[in-house]
Amino acid sequence: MRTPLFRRLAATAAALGLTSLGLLGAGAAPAQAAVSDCPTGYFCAWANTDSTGSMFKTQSSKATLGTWDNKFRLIINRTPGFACTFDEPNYEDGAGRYGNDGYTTTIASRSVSSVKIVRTIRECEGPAYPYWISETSPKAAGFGDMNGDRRADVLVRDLVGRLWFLPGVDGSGRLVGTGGWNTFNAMVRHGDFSRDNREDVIAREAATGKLWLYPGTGTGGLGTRKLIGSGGWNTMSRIAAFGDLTGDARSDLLAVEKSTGKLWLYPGTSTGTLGARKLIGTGGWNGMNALAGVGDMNGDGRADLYAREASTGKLWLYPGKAGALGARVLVGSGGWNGMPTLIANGDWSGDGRPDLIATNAADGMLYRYAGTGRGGLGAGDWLGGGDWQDLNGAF
Ligand SMILES: [Ca+2]
Ligand SMILES: [Ca+2]
Ligand SMILES: [Ca+2]
Ligand SMILES: [Ca+2]
Repeated sequence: MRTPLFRRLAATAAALGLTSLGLLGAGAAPAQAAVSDCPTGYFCAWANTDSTGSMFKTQSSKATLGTWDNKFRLIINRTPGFACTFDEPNYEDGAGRYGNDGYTTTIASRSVSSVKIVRTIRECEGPAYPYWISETSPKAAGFGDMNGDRRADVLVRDLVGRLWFLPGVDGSGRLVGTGGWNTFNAMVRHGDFSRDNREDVIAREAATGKLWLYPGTGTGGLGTRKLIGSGGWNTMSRIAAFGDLTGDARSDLLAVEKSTGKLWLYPGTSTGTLGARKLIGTGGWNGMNALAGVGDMNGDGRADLYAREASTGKLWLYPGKAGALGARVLVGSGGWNGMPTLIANGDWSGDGRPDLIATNAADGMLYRYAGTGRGGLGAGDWLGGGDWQDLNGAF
């Protein structure tokens, strides 16, 4: 049974002949509880389906339930996130996941023995962040490595706007953004923009079209942001941090103009800002639904671009030339639209050549594709247990 909280209150009030919801329970036996007694911010439970008698409530996870063990009959989640019930103590044998939707739920089996209170649904079963590992590369890639340990790392945004740093060691993760990251509709990184040899993040604010630089601290975290684009960036359908295309060893940014399909190069400057843009693609770039600044894939010493063609699912290599992109070369003949997120974070395989990673929409698996050093990719191998789902971006 799922009954909306407030509809339930109204029905109860009507049954009691009360005119004010505030009087609910006033005429009933002592220690009467009601759904309305569950305070905002709490998960509550009763031992019967009419929410009378004593009420269990908690704001935090409970590995055991004491006298409430196997007693829950009716529950409601009024915490900001999810309540997860388990049929065994210590969060074993997961049973239910409940959002804060104002609904009560009947537990027919009376089998709940532990409750987890979490922010995102992922955390009912595991960490907020997905599984990621990488090998130590023999040389620094110059990008894809926020903490400078020559391991390709990943930044992941969860559904409530927190940012997690995944160093590539033992599948671990660390919180580096406590919230607010859902205000961005594009987040990219590729090397150092702020001129301190630490990799940075560039993010576009959806509401304002502003472009922000978050300087990397060199440990996976981010420092105080700096405005590098005062507005107008929402006119771009896509942005990609690229690496150095202009040949001055400074990281540059690429952007596709929504109205024209033109590809623009925004050169990084000595002060960590972006210089006057230069046209490097005269049109058609709106036909690409992913751009990835993959680094030097073909081994000629210049950074290259991967682009996915929306209409065909093909993956193309656009080799970097001096301040421009050369004739494209086919890398993947199709199927790449099934991989919603392409992540270019350097050399994860530990052979010194940049690689690619991609998440699969169908099964939530993460696939790793080793760069061949000649522009292409080897066969993909999957990593982890399909837990690259219920996230809001990875880069
Ligand atoms: Ca690293
Ligand atoms: Ca440059
Ligand atoms: Ca190249
Ligand atoms: Ca590699």
